Amino acid sequence: MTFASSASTSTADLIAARLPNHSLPRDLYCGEQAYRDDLEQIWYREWLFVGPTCELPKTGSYVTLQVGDYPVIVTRGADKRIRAFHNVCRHRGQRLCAKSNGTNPKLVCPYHQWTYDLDGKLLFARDMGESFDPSKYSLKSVHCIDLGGMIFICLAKVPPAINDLATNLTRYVAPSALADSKIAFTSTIVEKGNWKLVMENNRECYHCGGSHPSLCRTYSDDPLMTVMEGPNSASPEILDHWARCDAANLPSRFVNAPDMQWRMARVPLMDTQESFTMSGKAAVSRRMGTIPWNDAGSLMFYHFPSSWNHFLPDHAIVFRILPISPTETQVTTHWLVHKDAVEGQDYNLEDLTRVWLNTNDEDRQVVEENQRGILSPAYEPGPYSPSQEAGVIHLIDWYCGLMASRLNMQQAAE
Ligand code: 3BY
Ligand code: FES
Ligand code: FE
Repeated sequence: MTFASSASTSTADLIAARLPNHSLPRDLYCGEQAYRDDLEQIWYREWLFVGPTCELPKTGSYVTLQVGDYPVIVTRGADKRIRAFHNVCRHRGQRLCAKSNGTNPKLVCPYHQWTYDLDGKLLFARDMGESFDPSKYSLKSVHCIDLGGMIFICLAKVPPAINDLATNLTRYVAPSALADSKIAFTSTIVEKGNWKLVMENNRECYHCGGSHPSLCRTYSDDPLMTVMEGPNSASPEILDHWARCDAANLPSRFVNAPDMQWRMARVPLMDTQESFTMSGKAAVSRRMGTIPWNDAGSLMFYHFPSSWNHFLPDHAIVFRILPISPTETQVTTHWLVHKDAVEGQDYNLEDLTRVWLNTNDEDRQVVEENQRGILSPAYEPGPYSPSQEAGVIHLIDWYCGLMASRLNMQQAAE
C-alpha cells in the first residue's frame, strides 16, 4: 500500500516547516517521496543493527535481510569472521539466497550454480570460457562490524564514524557475554506503520500504562526511569543502582551520542524484580555472562534508526526494525540465553517470551492505529509531552537534523 504525497512539497520543505517538539507533518509518515528519502539518506547511509553474532554460531551460518532495495547476506567464514555482502549473484544478478537464515558450506546461486566461498570469492562458474577471470566476480561486500556480539552493517561507501559507539557498547555488553549465548526464540512481525512511528512508540512509556499490562508488572513507566535525558536526570533509585553497579564494575551509567543517535544505561526493574516475566522472577535459572546479581536490572540500549535492546541478568532481548514500505515495518525480536541453558530444564519458552510477545503485539496495535489516524487528512501534528516524550523528541530532532543537512547538501550540489 502506498499513499501519494502532495507532489509540490519536498521532504526538505516538510522538515523545514515542522513545528519543534511536535509530531511530524503527515507526508513524512506516509508519503512515497519521504519514504524514498528516508531510505537514501538514512537507511542506506547509517550503521544498521543486523542481529547478535550467536545467530551465526558456526562456519557457514548465514542470515539475510532486506534493507529497502538492497538484499544483504551476512555469513560466518571458515576463519570465523563475520562478513556482509550484497545478496546478488555476479552472473546475471539472481538473489543468491532467499532463506532468512541457515547453514551452507558455500553460497551456491540457484539459477546457474555459480558458487561463492563464505568470504565472497567466486570459486566455481561452469563453462565461462578460457578468458573468464573469476577473481573479478567476487560478491560485493558491505561494511560489517561485530561490537561485543552485536552485528552492524552499513551500505554506504564511506560509513559514518562508529568508534565511540564501538568502545561504549563493547564495554557495556561485555558482562552479558553475548558470544557465549544462543537464540532461544525469534519472532518476526510486520507492523502496518511507518518506521518512525514504530521507533517513536518505543522511545516513550507515556503509552505503557494504557497498553502494556504484562510489561508494567516489572517495568516502571516513570519517565525518569525510562526516558533519562542524561546522567543527571535519573531518579535517586537509578543513581543508587549505578553506585552499586560501579562498586561491582558493572558498566551502567547513562552514556549517549551527542546527537542522541544512541544511548545506553542500566536501570533497575520495579521493586527489585529480576526479569521481564509475568512473575517478575528470572525466566532462566542460569545467568548470562558475569552479571553478579539477579536484580541487576536491564541494560537498555537503543540505536537509531534500527534497534532497541534489553540486556537482563538471565536473558537478553534484541530488536531490529526494517522499513518495508511507507506504512509497513518489520520487527524482529530475538530472545538470547546462556548457550548451555537447556530448554525445559533451565527455562521454558512460555515464561521467557510471554511479556515481550504481548508487548510487541500491543505496540503493533497502537502503531497501526497511530498510522490510521495520521492517514486522515484531518490529522495535524500535535505536541509531545516534554517530560514523558523527551525520547521521542530526541528521535525526531536527530532525524530532522540529519535529513535536513543531507537533503540541503544534495540540493546545493545539484
Ligand atoms: O523497550 C523499551 O525500550 C521500553 C519499554 C516500553 C517502552 N520503552 C521505553
Ligand atoms: Fe547466478 Fe546465473 S545468476 S549463476
Ligand atoms: Fe510500548
